Amino acid sequence: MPAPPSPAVPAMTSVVVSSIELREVGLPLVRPFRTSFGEDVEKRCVLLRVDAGEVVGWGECVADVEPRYAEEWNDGARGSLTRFLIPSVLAGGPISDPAQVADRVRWVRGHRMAKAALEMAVLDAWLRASQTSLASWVGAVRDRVPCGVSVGIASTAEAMLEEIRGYLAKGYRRVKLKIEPGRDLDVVRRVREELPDTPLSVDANAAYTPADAPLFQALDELGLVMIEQPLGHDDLMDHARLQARLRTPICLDESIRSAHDAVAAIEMGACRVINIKPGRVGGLLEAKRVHDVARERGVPVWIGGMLETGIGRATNLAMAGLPGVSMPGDTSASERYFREDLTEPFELDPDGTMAVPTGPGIGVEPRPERLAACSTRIETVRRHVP
Ligand code: SMG
Ligand code: MG
Repeated sequence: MPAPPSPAVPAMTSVVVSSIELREVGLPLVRPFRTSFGEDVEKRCVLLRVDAGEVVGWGECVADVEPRYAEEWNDGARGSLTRFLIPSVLAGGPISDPAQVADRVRWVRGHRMAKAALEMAVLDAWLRASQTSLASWVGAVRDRVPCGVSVGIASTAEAMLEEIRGYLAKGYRRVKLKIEPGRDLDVVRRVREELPDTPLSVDANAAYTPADAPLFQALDELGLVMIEQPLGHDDLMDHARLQARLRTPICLDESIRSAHDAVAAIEMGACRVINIKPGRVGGLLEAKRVHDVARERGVPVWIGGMLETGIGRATNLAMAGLPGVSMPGDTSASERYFREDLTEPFELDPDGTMAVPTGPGIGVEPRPERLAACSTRIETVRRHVP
């Protein structure tokens, strides 16, 4: 396994986690977000707050209300966190190295999104204790990152175009169109006609089968930057066969759950681009390893999005500063999602970039009144003091 980041953190930094609070938060989306697997009108997720002496750390779980994008879901994540993951981390004593979080929960199979949220919250506390930013610790080399935007399926191509024009006017550098069977080629063709020079990609969220190869061959003519996750969420072989027939790079999202998967996918020719989401691969350290193995093999990566609140958005921006991230990601400004974010809003510059947070840890906190107004369920797991 490649070594974890070599951090610029004093070797002696160690934190003792006394309690971890889980809260479910709900924030209305400014517009419904429709994909091939469903529609969200609200962002609802589990946030973790780690208390460790003088410092507090925050983490956001990217699971959703229902297990559609992946196997995990909010109530399941709360169950695995309270029953297994948090007790395992608390029982292990002080944290002197963030890699200890993944080590202590390795015995639990799967539950990657829940594990990632826990690692993020503990890492945030640990970094704050040492006054180090996540971006510098993980090895980010940029202080601003180019941003793209993901556009949900709409009932007509004209509606999608109107939304896209609004985003382009704000400066976004790449537009990703969600597609599903029946709302694909015609819509993408129409958008391409209207916007011949805009970097465009499509994301099918695993909605197609190998029998749909002719559709992808037709999309192959439209000069797309990539086609994201056209086939099965757990497949590599069919993607390799499809990629061999296309000039457009296939980008894998759902199918990549670890650095090991990334190596397999690259070596099989199942993709030529990887979308990295820390939640999908079980944490930020594993996400860094996905970045590293892709970079060693010359495969471009970018940082995906899960409609995160400002907490998860801050993490994604830090990761987007890594040297192998060579394409605009799905991390958009707060106003693209929420009228009011949980944190101070993230804003897009007119040149289509956003600043990587520079403060200690993830660099942002929830605003207390906003957090209180959005929270629906709160529970706390405390360290057992013998
Ligand atoms: O954060 O802007 C965002 C969403 C980006 O399209 C996006 N995410 O498959 O890449 C993807 C989807 C998964 C989330 S759908 C709720
Ligand atoms: Mg995707």
